Amino acid sequence: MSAMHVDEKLLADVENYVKTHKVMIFSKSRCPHCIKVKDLFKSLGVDYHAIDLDVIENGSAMQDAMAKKAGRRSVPQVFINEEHVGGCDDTMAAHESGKLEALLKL
Ligand SMILES: N[C@@H](CCC(=O)N[C@@H](CS)C(=O)NCC(=O)O)C(=O)O
Repeated sequence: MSAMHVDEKLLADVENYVKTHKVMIFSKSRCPHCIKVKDLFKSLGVDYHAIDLDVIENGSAMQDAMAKKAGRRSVPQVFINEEHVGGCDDTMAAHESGKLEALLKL
């Protein structure tokens, strides 16, 4: 990855979102993979907090900060109890394996 400048304030915001929400999803409103993970948590009856990076004012810069934290710039990026689960495919695989339910303590 190139040496991208990441806004320290936004990185602190990303860290804070991950710390303060049991299930945190960095997302975009029209991304089908994002809708799929949101639907999964809804079907499990699990509350989540999502930030749609395409609808907030500084979304692109926050996506850069998210990429620094997650190691990937694609959306969605899912965190549970501060643990990085990954994107949609990773979250679905964690659901299949039971890891997701273990992280959620369901
Ligand atoms: N395999 C990835 C696919 C995610 C993906 O393709 N996301 C698209 C949006 S639907 C993306 O991040 N595009 C770049 C961007 O929006 O900046 C996953 O499972 O999460």
